[in-house]
Amino acid sequence: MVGVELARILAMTSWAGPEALPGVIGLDHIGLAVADLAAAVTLHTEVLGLVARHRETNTDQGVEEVMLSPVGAGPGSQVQLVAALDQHSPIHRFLARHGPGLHHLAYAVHDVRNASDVLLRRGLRLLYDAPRAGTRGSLINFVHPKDTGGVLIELVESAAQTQGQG
Ligand code: V0V
Ligand code: CO
Repeated sequence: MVGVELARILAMTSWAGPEALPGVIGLDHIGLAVADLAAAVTLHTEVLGLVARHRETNTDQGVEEVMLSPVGAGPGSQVQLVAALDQHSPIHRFLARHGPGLHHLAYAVHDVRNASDVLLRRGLRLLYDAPRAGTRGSLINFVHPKDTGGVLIELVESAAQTQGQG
């Protein structure tokens, strides 16, 4: 359909008029808040059969995380286990209020600054004025869950995309 194709092309450009879309290009990962990272990794590998691909401490976000995906899965089939580094971590607060479980949904976007600007103009609250460091050198921002039907949405621009833009 021409309209859909036009919207896709507009979303891929850095120009962002009032009707522009944020340029979502896929799912990146689903984030699970866990209290016991080692136990959660064992569940997802030894019981569910996923493969742990990456482990990282992100002090800016206050998390220790492990990224997993099934054998042979595409780039959007990732599960991110996130544990709190300390009591100041948003994960610590989440666990205290809700207990372990689904924490966020991460969309891959072409350009996180552009996506954030577009969503801001649509009246959604972005958590950061500028993108911050995410897993594997990515750039991330979040949309407040109160503006998205109760789901914390992460926007991820992968390091490969950032490098590709020069
Ligand atoms: C809080 N709320 C949530 C939520 N967290 N709703 C859905 N999903 C969540 N994850 C609700 C909560 O139930 C309250 O609703 C309301 O939002 C305010 O909650 P709060 O406990 O007062 O929480 P705040 O305002 O102190 O903080 C909430 C936000 C915070 C979302 C602003 O968690 C935050 O800054 N998150 C972004 C950073 C983050 O989460 N990093 C960890 C992932 P009621 O009860 O009032 O109705 S790091 C990551 O994914 C990385 C590194 C990566 O992928 O690369
Ligand atoms: Co995440």
